[in-house]
Amino acid sequence: MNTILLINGPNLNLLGTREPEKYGSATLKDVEDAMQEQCESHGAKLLCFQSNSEGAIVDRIHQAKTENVDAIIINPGAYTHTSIAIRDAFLSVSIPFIEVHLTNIFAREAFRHHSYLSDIAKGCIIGLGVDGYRLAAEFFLTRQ
Ligand code: CA2
Repeated sequence: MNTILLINGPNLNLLGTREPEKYGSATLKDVEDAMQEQCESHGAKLLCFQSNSEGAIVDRIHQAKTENVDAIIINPGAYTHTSIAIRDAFLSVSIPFIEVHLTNIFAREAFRHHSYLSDIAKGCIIGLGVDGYRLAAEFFLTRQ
């Protein structure tokens, strides 16, 4: 495993600054720094990307193919439940990815119960807060 890309979708730039009771108190920078260290300790490179825009996330997934990214860890935020475009982008690049959600989407509103990505993901980590990102990286760094 040489290169992992971490993608965070809409509103996740606010992590640690609002609604800490729901999403925890770690910031996105805290998450990215910790994963950077984790990947470096395994001799791998981590690329980080956050966007509030669906098209920018699609473009970043396409770019990953040209960069020879080996694996993607994504929290697609609310696009999880709406985006056929992000699903199609993953299908077009065939890069293995893990879908991460901070909260247990099945314990929330019904509209969050469906994901356009889960059935094409390598796996999903849901409801474990920011630990989910670390566990996803651990999988790719040690088992893929
Ligand atoms: O549980 C998750 O990780 C979600 O992907 C979070 C999304 C939500 O739409 C999904 O259904 C589940 C919302 C992200 C909002 O992020 C914030 C972080 C801090 C403060 C406010 C929003």
